[in-house]
Amino acid sequence: MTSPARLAMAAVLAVGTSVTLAAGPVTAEVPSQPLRDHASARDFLIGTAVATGPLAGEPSYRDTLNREFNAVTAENAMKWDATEPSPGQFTFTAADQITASAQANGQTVHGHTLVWHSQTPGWVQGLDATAMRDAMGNHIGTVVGRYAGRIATWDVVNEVFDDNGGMRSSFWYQRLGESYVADAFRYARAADPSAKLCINDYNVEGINSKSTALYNLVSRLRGQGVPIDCVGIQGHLAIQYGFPNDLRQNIQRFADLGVDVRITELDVRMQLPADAGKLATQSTYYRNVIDACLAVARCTGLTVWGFTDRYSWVPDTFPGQGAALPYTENYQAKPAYQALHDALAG
Ligand code: G2I
Repeated sequence: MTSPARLAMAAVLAVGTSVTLAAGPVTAEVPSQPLRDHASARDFLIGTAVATGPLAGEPSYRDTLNREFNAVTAENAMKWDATEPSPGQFTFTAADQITASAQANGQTVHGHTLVWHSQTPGWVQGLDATAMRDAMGNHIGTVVGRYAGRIATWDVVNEVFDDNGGMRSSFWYQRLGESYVADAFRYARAADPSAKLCINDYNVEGINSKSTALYNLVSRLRGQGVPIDCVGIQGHLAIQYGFPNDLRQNIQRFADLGVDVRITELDVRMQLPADAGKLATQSTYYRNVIDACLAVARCTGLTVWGFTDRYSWVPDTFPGQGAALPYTENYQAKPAYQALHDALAG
């Protein structure tokens, strides 16, 4: 159904009456507009990570994705191991599948990710400094250039810090020193001057040594004229570890540097089995995160790291934990969905 028709239907049904259509009597509960309608009305991006397997093969996945979200991030399809598995050999089949689907469904695309220590082929990791810098430039130029004008924002560098706020001792850092970060942003700007360029990390939700290191780096780089436009706060939370209550304050301090902020990979895991109490706690986490973002004008979007518990990285990485997303494995909306919905609609 087209959007105006859907809105008209919603308007009819919202009064809670029984209407008679050509097909027969329809009695509807008060309908709930999709997340994306409420988000778009306030110029906000509500996004999800997308996996190519179910996108191609599962109608329920596609329907929910395209009904509810106005932004998408490729969960894996734009990472280096997917796009340039061997030197200079680029494969864009999976990435193209996601961008084409997004374009057909009016979704903004967030690119993830150009320079990371993980999911980067061995051939990159073994290069000497000069060759590594060249490979980085070629990779960024080719990938960002291909999607210039079609990918709105990029995670240019991902997870450059260790958990104490030092620079992560990755092969990038070992071979190139901190300068690889600034270089990556400059290569990306050259390849698509219209894309907003982000630095993205985890465990930076609250104010702590790692988020402060991120803050200091962004401040320093901007002072040097490095083209960095946004900060991504991943948001991989767990109800057993408590909520970062200074999230809003943390978002605000980044915004005050003159950059946009995005919540880029939100999920809220729990020890399985889930029960009503844990799902209720989870929903308050979702609500608190989106409220914190909506409270800061420069917090431009929130992306969940997948939307259905059917496809989530959590159980593979944290055995015994899961149920982290707003929909069940069978695409039933959970209290967490309602929390996002109520915040966006409010
Ligand atoms: O680890 C959670 C996220 C943390 N921030 C960066 C994100 O890019 C990261 O996403 C996850 C994906 O959700 C997983 O799906 O990144 C993982 C890799 O570090 C992804 O897992 C990998 C598996 O480890 C591989 O075995 C698999 O071949 O996904 C690959 C593609 O399905």
